[in-house]
Amino acid sequence: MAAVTLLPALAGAFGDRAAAVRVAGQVCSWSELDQRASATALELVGARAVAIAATPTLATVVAFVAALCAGVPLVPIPADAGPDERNHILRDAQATCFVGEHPWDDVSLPRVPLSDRAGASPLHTPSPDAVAAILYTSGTTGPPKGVVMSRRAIAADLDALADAWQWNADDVLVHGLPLFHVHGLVLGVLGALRHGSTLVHTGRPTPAAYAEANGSLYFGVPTVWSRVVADEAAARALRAARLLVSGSAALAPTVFEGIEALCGQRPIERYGMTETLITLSTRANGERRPGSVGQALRGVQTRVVDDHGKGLPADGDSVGALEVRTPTMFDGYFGQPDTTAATYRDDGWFVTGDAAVVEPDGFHRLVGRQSTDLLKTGGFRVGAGEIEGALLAHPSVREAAVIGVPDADLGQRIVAFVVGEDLLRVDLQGFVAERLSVHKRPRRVHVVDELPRNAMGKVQKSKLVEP
Ligand code: MLC
Ligand code: AMP
Repeated sequence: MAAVTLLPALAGAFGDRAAAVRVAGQVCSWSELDQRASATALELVGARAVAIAATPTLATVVAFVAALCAGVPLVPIPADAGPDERNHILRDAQATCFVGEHPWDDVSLPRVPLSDRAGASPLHTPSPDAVAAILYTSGTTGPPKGVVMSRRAIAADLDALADAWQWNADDVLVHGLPLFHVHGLVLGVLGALRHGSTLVHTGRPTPAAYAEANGSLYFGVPTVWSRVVADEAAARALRAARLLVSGSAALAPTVFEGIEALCGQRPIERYGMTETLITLSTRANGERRPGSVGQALRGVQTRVVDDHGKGLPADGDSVGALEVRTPTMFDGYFGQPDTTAATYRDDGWFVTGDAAVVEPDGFHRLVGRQSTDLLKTGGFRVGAGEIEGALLAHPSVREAAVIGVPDADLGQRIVAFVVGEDLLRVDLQGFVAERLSVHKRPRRVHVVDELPRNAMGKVQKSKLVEP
């Protein structure tokens, strides 16, 4: 019985439904998913952590649920991750096997195939404090860190979102987001299985696929919504939906207004981080305001502080550092207690790294990241340092600096400046994409004679301008 307390749909809480889960055209019922996952879970018990190649397939969903049934941390690996990123994640998370298929010849970990054995006996239900997943996410420097996420935090977040969005078992949830991040995996898969919604994963989040899917509840990052708005017929096909939800990056007010004009309703905006899960949102039965991510979810506390840590008033004007206290909080960066401790104030508030303003009615406006070295491109969080590291691995590159340039489609696009020998003849974009995920590849690489530096020798990124 799959993860009863976390995923009630798999324990029969909403009956059964023949096409409860559809991923890129493959369909199964909740009972079939439960059966396949439970059978596979028997093979996973005792594993330290299991890696899963997070292709957008039904098999990936079965593998996720199998790990949750077994009470073993699941570690999704982006299917397009190059060897550097993939090997870092596998080593760092101490994964002991892969469950399901993966496309990589050079991975030596044992592979546990998905099982079809009928009548697998139920496992015990893991404790709410058990680790559900370790999700890898970028910091400003170095390789990605593993965010350790308990079942308790996930359950608390999904329930708070159900409260805000009136998310329920009559919903048909549609999205096509990647299955290795909070948005697509935690909200987009576990959310449907917790609240009994039918799930339609479209494979890719294209406007045409969203238009065809006949959903009631749609998830997208702003890039997806801006592409929907640019496709008038697809946008109009979403008029029958109950809620259109945007998150993971800032939704431009023009796109917000485009959704309202073409889809006949204002989108819900919500804000979160891998570390905290979703903490702020507008509500199904409340006001939706362009440029605002709404109020704290049930159980979440927020504050905005100045450079000295002093609280700022909710006056719609004072910009400060956003900090949160929430039952949806992660359990730390895997194996990095000092880095984890550094993200908290002494009084226990988590420092998000985002700057915000709070209105007198508790609505929050996000006004940017405090560090320019953490980029958001197409809703993906990418650390400038990780890309600079990949560029510096090329023998001809002596110096590298990466920035995010405003982009109407992607929010920010990745641009690199490099110094070195004979670089005009080198495909550095391809070189990065061979090592890291494709979305970490710079859109442009500018070869320059030198990088602007201050008296201390630190690169002054604000002086880097595209020719
Ligand atoms: C990309 N391409 C390039 C390139 N970069 N080609 C040459 N040079 C480069 N530098 C290629 C791509 O491979 C693709 O090719 C094509 O160009 C278009 O790429 P794109 O513009 O990036 O678009 P697309 O691939 O369609 O991706 C857009 C997207 C994707 C929106 C679908 O960015 C996405 O899935 N974003 C979601 C991220 C997410 O889920 N974040 C949540 C984080 S959790 P081809 O051949 O493939 O078409 C979180 C918590 C929270 O944030 O709050 O939710
Ligand atoms: P990630 O860990 O990938 O979830 O990235 C978290 C970051 O995404 C946050 O710290 C914000 O900078 C950004 N973010 C998420 N949701 C929103 C939103 N609705 N508006 C603006 N920024 C957002």
